[in-house]
Amino acid sequence: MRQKSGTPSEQLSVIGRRKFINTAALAGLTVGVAACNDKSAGPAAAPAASTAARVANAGSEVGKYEVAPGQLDDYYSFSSGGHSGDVRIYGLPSGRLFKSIPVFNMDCLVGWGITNESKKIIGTKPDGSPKYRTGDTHHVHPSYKDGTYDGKYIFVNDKIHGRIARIRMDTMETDKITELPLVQGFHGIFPDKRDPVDAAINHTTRVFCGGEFSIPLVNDGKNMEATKDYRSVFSCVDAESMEVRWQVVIDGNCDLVASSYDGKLACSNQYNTENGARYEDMMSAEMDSCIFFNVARIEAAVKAGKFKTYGSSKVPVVDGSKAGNADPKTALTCYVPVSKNPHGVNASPDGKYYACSGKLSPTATLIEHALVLKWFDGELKDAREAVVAEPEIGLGPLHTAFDGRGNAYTTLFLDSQIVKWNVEAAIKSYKGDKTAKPVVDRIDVMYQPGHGFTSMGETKNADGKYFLSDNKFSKDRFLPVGPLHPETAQLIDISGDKMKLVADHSVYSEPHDSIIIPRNLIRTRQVYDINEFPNAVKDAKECRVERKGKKVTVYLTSQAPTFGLREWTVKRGDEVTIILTNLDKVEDLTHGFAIPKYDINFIVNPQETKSVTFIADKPGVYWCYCTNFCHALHLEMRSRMLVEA
Ligand code: RUQ
Ligand code: CUA
Ligand code: CA
Repeated sequence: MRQKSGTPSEQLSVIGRRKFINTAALAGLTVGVAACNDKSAGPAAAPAASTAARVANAGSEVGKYEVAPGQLDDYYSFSSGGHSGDVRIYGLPSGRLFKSIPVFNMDCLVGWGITNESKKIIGTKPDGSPKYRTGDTHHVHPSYKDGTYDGKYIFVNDKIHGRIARIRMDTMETDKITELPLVQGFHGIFPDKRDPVDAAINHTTRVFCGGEFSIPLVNDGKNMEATKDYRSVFSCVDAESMEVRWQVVIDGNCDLVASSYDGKLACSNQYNTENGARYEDMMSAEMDSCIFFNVARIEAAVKAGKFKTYGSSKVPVVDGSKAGNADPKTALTCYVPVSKNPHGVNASPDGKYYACSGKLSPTATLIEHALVLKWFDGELKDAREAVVAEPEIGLGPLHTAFDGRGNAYTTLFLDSQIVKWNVEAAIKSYKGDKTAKPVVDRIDVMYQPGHGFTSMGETKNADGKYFLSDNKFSKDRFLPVGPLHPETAQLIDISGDKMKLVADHSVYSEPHDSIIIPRNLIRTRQVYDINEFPNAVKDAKECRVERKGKKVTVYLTSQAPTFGLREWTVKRGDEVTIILTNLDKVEDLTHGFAIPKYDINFIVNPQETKSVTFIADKPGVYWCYCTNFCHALHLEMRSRMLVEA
């Protein structure tokens, strides 16, 4: 604890609460909610008082951040949906929700998990149903070129089942999903920004994935109580093929992941370096660490055949343990000690630093990239020497974002605040300069922020305009809607010296991390090319029914306001595949296709083709109808499926 900030009385109350947290930490972070309650009277608060508090910060400038009818937002925000399994697209500053991209979830608007094309991406069980129906998206990160976004892909993790998905940014649709072997609880994800060796490759070719929960690497029900042998792995996935290139077995676990701007290092903060299998055992150590991966060395080791494989997985796995990497000059990994139970690691836009937060320590730990490289060269005595600052910033620090002007913004979960601290001042203070004051501003948020992120803050073009605080609790901020509250995304203008809260946006539970990208970096397509779909029915005249034994294929088109066939007949027990091409070319002219009682519902966008396969096991008349309002005669847009008994 090298420096204090705030008035003496603020310091006192902070210290008092810190003691409380230290002694109560084992009782769980629910203490955070209790700590929050002392700041706000909760739902029972007098409306007038809470209204005053609500608008205090925004002042009279709120209109400045409004997006008038017909006007477009300046930024896109891509947000993970959390345990809803999707990725969402919002506009900023308006906070308007534009789209939910189904990824790991089922989606009956789009037909995700229902159409053959989506099931192929999700993966199926032997009976043809989707392998998983649940997902938990946490972190969305786009591909890079020259240290900034290239508008090509977004990568997102599924924490539950250890999957990584890729979304094409031209159509904003998921196009690949890969399940990582040996992984349970896949939390942090980050694309690389360039190749560590080949200078010509200045774009994303790898995605790094941090495995969180330690498990028996061959997890077959034997030796389940040998918790000392549980391990976590860090994975590298090829950004194009989406195949797993290599994995590293480590000591402790991975939490979040960051990558360096020079392509040389990836890193992950580690809580539970104790490798505890029970809650109480996960926080006994005074320090945890941030683990760094030397990408070039790992790939050389894999090339040289210095790897193992586990179970049925063929992915090469190298040893990243402390014992196996004692000599820095050949080490694949470097464990930099940081304060207790960190959550989050973020790279600064200048490529120089990584900020790791304490969570159970009121500090952020700043690690210098060049010093970690020095450690790998054998020039540092101790990895801890790579730490260049550890400012005391407040209680429950989680994630840090940057403004590109030398300031860091850390979410304080327990304090319900965003703290702005100056990186250079923090470094000076750590060196002993008593005049250096790292903390430059604080702002209350409502309540309990998880992630916070800045516009372009994860690129070298951080623009320092907006910070969005994704808060886990909203209590009195919105009209009550029953026991499940919305969450609050609070927009903060960070362009001046003082942070200004300028909008509350409600969000459906529960976004974890997002990114904010100016609209000019995104180029979407509005109409598909019919030729991209090998099974397209290119003309309404091609509509027909083909039978091969019990397999029946119905070739169908949609063109407002009709389907290409008015009716078709199949027999009970047939395996029916319906292929539907939307022949409409007009932007925004989407049709839907639903079959009552057969549990089928999906859409086809202009010039798109999708298909579904099902067993016609219920005889009778079924009206297949257009679900998506497309025309004045939309209601008439239907066809009969006749299933003969
Ligand atoms: S996490 S609220 Cu999954 Cu990014 Cu920290
Ligand atoms: Cu086509 Cu409604
Ligand atoms: Ca919540």
